[in-house]
Amino acid sequence: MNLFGRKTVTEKLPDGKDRLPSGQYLTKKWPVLSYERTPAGLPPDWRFKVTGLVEEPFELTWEEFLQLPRTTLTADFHCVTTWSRYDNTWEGVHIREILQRARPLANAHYVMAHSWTGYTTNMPLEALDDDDVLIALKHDEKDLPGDHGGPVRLIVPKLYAYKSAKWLDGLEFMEQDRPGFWEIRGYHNHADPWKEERYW
Ligand SMILES: Nc1nc2c(c(=O)[nH]1)N[C@H]1C(S)=C(S)[C@@H](COP(=O)(O)O)O[C@H]1N2
Ligand SMILES: [Mo]
Repeated sequence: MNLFGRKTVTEKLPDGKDRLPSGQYLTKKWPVLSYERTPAGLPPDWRFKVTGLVEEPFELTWEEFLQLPRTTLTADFHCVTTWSRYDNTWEGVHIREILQRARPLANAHYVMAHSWTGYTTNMPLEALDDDDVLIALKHDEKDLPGDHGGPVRLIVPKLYAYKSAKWLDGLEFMEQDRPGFWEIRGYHNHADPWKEERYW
Protein backbone atom coordinates (compact mmCIF):
# COMPACT_ATOMS: atom_id res chain seq x y z
CA MET A 1 0.00 0.00 0.00
CA ASN A 2 1.23 3.51 -0.73
CA LEU A 3 0.32 6.79 1.04
CA PHE A 4 -3.04 6.96 -0.71
CA GLY A 5 -4.06 3.48 0.29
CA ARG A 6 -3.71 2.06 -3.18
CA LYS A 7 -1.81 -1.05 -3.88
CA THR A 8 1.26 -0.40 -5.96
CA VAL A 9 1.35 -3.41 -8.16
CA THR A 10 4.27 -3.82 -10.46
CA GLU A 11 3.43 -6.16 -13.26
CA LYS A 12 6.05 -8.82 -13.76
CA LEU A 13 7.12 -10.77 -16.77
CA PRO A 14 7.40 -14.57 -16.56
CA ASP A 15 11.16 -14.19 -16.04
CA GLY A 16 10.57 -11.91 -13.02
CA LYS A 17 11.56 -8.63 -14.68
CA ASP A 18 9.22 -5.63 -14.43
CA ARG A 19 6.90 -5.51 -17.42
CA LEU A 20 7.58 -1.77 -17.74
CA PRO A 21 11.36 -1.33 -17.92
CA SER A 22 12.82 1.33 -15.67
CA GLY A 23 12.74 4.87 -17.10
CA GLN A 24 9.85 4.08 -19.45
CA TYR A 25 6.30 5.49 -19.41
CA LEU A 26 3.23 3.90 -20.96
CA THR A 27 1.39 5.35 -23.93
CA LYS A 28 -1.75 4.08 -25.61
CA LYS A 29 -1.03 6.14 -28.68
CA TRP A 30 1.47 4.90 -31.16
CA PRO A 31 4.03 7.62 -31.87
CA VAL A 32 5.82 7.65 -35.21
CA LEU A 33 9.59 7.80 -34.94
CA SER A 34 11.51 7.88 -38.17
CA TYR A 35 14.70 9.56 -39.17
CA GLU A 36 13.90 9.41 -42.84
CA ARG A 37 10.73 10.46 -44.66
CA THR A 38 8.11 7.73 -45.03
CA PRO A 39 8.75 6.15 -48.42
CA ALA A 40 5.98 6.15 -51.02
CA GLY A 41 5.25 2.43 -50.74
CA LEU A 42 7.25 -0.59 -51.71
CA PRO A 43 9.77 0.04 -54.51
CA PRO A 44 8.78 -1.89 -57.68
CA ASP A 45 12.08 -3.78 -57.60
CA TRP A 46 11.84 -4.65 -53.86
CA ARG A 47 13.38 -7.97 -52.93
CA PHE A 48 13.80 -9.49 -49.50
CA LYS A 49 17.52 -10.34 -49.53
CA VAL A 50 19.20 -12.80 -47.18
CA THR A 51 22.95 -12.36 -47.57
CA GLY A 52 26.28 -13.01 -45.88
CA LEU A 53 27.19 -15.99 -43.75
CA VAL A 54 24.37 -18.43 -44.48
CA GLU A 55 24.35 -21.80 -46.24
CA GLU A 56 21.49 -20.73 -48.48
CA PRO A 57 21.47 -17.05 -49.43
CA PHE A 58 18.16 -16.16 -51.08
CA GLU A 59 16.02 -13.38 -52.48
CA LEU A 60 12.23 -13.23 -52.53
CA THR A 61 9.94 -11.03 -54.56
CA TRP A 62 7.00 -9.44 -52.75
CA GLU A 63 4.65 -12.11 -54.12
CA GLU A 64 7.00 -14.85 -52.90
CA PHE A 65 7.40 -13.20 -49.51
CA LEU A 66 3.62 -13.09 -49.09
CA GLN A 67 3.50 -16.88 -49.65
CA LEU A 68 5.57 -17.58 -46.52
CA PRO A 69 3.69 -19.04 -43.55
CA ARG A 70 2.28 -16.41 -41.17
CA THR A 71 2.24 -16.13 -37.44
CA THR A 72 0.52 -13.77 -35.00
CA LEU A 73 1.90 -12.71 -31.66
CA THR A 74 1.35 -10.00 -29.08
CA ALA A 75 4.28 -8.05 -27.66
CA ASP A 76 5.24 -4.85 -25.87
CA PHE A 77 7.27 -2.19 -27.67
CA HIS A 78 9.85 0.01 -25.93
CA CYS A 79 11.37 3.11 -27.52
CA VAL A 80 14.68 4.46 -26.24
CA THR A 81 13.10 7.94 -26.00
CA THR A 82 11.14 6.43 -23.03
CA TRP A 83 7.68 5.55 -24.35
CA SER A 84 6.40 1.99 -24.21
CA ARG A 85 3.28 0.59 -25.83
CA TYR A 86 1.85 -2.67 -24.51
CA ASP A 87 0.03 -5.47 -26.30
CA ASN A 88 0.79 -4.85 -29.93
CA THR A 89 -0.56 -7.68 -32.03
CA TRP A 90 1.76 -8.34 -34.95
CA GLU A 91 1.06 -10.60 -37.87
CA GLY A 92 3.82 -11.58 -40.21
CA VAL A 93 6.55 -14.06 -40.98
CA HIS A 94 8.27 -15.57 -37.97
CA ILE A 95 12.04 -15.07 -38.01
CA ARG A 96 12.56 -18.83 -37.77
CA GLU A 97 10.87 -19.25 -41.17
CA ILE A 98 13.72 -17.17 -42.54
CA LEU A 99 16.45 -18.74 -40.41
CA GLN A 100 15.47 -22.29 -41.26
CA ARG A 101 15.62 -21.51 -44.98
CA ALA A 102 18.88 -19.55 -44.75
CA ARG A 103 20.71 -21.77 -42.23
CA PRO A 104 23.26 -19.34 -40.73
CA LEU A 105 26.83 -20.66 -40.72
CA ALA A 106 28.60 -21.41 -37.45
CA ASN A 107 30.61 -18.19 -37.74
CA ALA A 108 27.53 -15.96 -38.22
CA HIS A 109 27.35 -14.13 -34.89
CA TYR A 110 25.70 -10.82 -35.86
CA VAL A 111 22.99 -9.60 -38.17
CA MET A 112 22.47 -6.30 -39.93
CA ALA A 113 18.86 -5.47 -40.78
CA HIS A 114 18.57 -3.30 -43.90
CA SER A 115 15.81 -0.93 -44.97
CA TRP A 116 15.40 0.12 -48.57
CA THR A 117 15.60 3.72 -47.31
CA GLY A 118 19.20 3.12 -46.24
CA TYR A 119 18.46 2.66 -42.52
CA THR A 120 20.36 -0.17 -40.87
CA THR A 121 20.49 -1.70 -37.41
CA ASN A 122 22.72 -4.43 -36.00
CA MET A 123 22.16 -7.09 -33.37
CA PRO A 124 23.60 -10.40 -32.21
CA LEU A 125 22.13 -13.39 -34.07
CA GLU A 126 21.09 -14.62 -30.62
CA ALA A 127 18.81 -11.58 -30.20
CA LEU A 128 17.25 -12.04 -33.62
CA ASP A 129 16.75 -15.78 -33.19
CA ASP A 130 14.05 -15.50 -30.55
CA ASP A 131 10.47 -16.73 -30.10
CA ASP A 132 8.92 -13.27 -30.38
CA VAL A 133 10.83 -11.89 -33.38
CA LEU A 134 9.01 -11.55 -36.66
CA ILE A 135 8.82 -9.64 -39.90
CA ALA A 136 5.52 -7.84 -39.50
CA LEU A 137 2.94 -7.09 -42.17
CA LYS A 138 0.00 -6.25 -39.89
CA HIS A 139 -0.49 -4.47 -36.57
CA ASP A 140 -3.67 -4.92 -34.53
CA GLU A 141 -5.29 -6.68 -37.50
CA LYS A 142 -4.72 -3.86 -39.97
CA ASP A 143 -2.09 -3.63 -42.70
CA LEU A 144 0.96 -1.95 -41.23
CA PRO A 145 0.64 1.81 -41.94
CA GLY A 146 3.40 3.33 -44.08
CA ASP A 147 4.57 5.61 -41.26
CA HIS A 148 5.07 2.56 -39.05
CA GLY A 149 7.18 0.71 -41.58
CA GLY A 150 4.44 -0.63 -43.81
CA PRO A 151 4.15 -2.76 -45.70
CA VAL A 152 7.00 -4.68 -44.05
CA ARG A 153 9.16 -4.19 -40.95
CA LEU A 154 11.19 -6.12 -38.44
CA ILE A 155 9.95 -6.49 -34.84
CA VAL A 156 12.40 -7.36 -32.04
CA PRO A 157 10.34 -6.79 -28.87
CA LYS A 158 13.06 -7.47 -26.29
CA LEU A 159 15.34 -4.68 -27.56
CA TYR A 160 14.66 -0.94 -27.85
CA ALA A 161 12.59 -0.28 -30.93
CA TYR A 162 15.41 1.18 -33.03
CA LYS A 163 16.38 -2.46 -33.61
CA SER A 164 12.96 -2.97 -35.26
CA ALA A 165 13.85 -1.67 -38.73
CA LYS A 166 10.96 -0.22 -40.71
CA TRP A 167 10.73 -0.72 -44.50
CA LEU A 168 12.78 -3.89 -44.30
CA ASP A 169 14.42 -5.33 -47.38
CA GLY A 170 17.13 -7.61 -46.07
CA LEU A 171 19.07 -9.38 -43.39
CA GLU A 172 22.84 -9.68 -43.62
CA PHE A 173 24.60 -12.32 -41.51
CA MET A 174 28.06 -11.33 -40.29
CA GLU A 175 30.94 -12.70 -38.28
CA GLN A 176 32.02 -9.35 -36.84
CA ASP A 177 29.68 -6.78 -35.38
CA ARG A 178 29.23 -3.48 -37.20
CA PRO A 179 27.17 -0.51 -35.96
CA GLY A 180 23.96 0.45 -37.78
CA PHE A 181 22.44 3.87 -38.42
CA TRP A 182 21.62 4.94 -34.85
CA GLU A 183 24.34 2.84 -33.30
CA ILE A 184 26.93 4.96 -35.17
CA ARG A 185 25.18 8.08 -33.85
CA GLY A 186 25.38 7.20 -30.16
CA TYR A 187 22.51 4.82 -29.49
CA HIS A 188 23.62 1.80 -27.52
CA ASN A 189 24.93 -1.08 -29.59
CA HIS A 190 22.97 -3.73 -27.72
CA ALA A 191 19.82 -1.86 -26.50
CA ASP A 192 18.39 -4.00 -23.69
CA PRO A 193 15.54 -1.94 -22.14
CA TRP A 194 15.84 -3.79 -18.81
CA LYS A 195 19.46 -2.68 -18.53
CA GLU A 196 18.67 0.83 -19.80
CA GLU A 197 21.21 0.40 -22.56
CA ARG A 198 20.16 3.67 -24.21
CA TYR A 199 23.23 5.58 -25.30
CA TRP A 200 26.97 5.07 -25.32
N1 LIG B 1 13.84 2.58 -41.25
C1 LIG B 1 13.72 3.02 -39.99
N2 LIG B 1 13.35 2.16 -39.05
C2 LIG B 1 13.21 2.59 -37.77
C3 LIG B 1 13.49 3.93 -37.41
C4 LIG B 1 13.89 4.82 -38.43
O1 LIG B 1 14.17 6.02 -38.20
N3 LIG B 1 13.99 4.34 -39.71
N4 LIG B 1 13.37 4.36 -36.11
C5 LIG B 1 13.41 3.31 -35.07
C6 LIG B 1 12.95 3.81 -33.79
S1 LIG B 1 14.02 4.79 -32.91
C7 LIG B 1 11.75 3.46 -33.26
S2 LIG B 1 11.26 3.94 -31.72
C8 LIG B 1 10.80 2.66 -34.03
C9 LIG B 1 9.51 3.43 -34.09
O2 LIG B 1 8.54 2.72 -34.78
P1 LIG B 1 7.16 3.44 -35.03
O3 LIG B 1 7.42 4.72 -35.76
O4 LIG B 1 6.34 2.46 -35.77
O5 LIG B 1 6.59 3.74 -33.67
O6 LIG B 1 11.23 2.37 -35.35
C10 LIG B 1 12.60 2.09 -35.46
N5 LIG B 1 12.84 1.70 -36.83
MO1 LIG C 1 13.06 4.89 -30.75
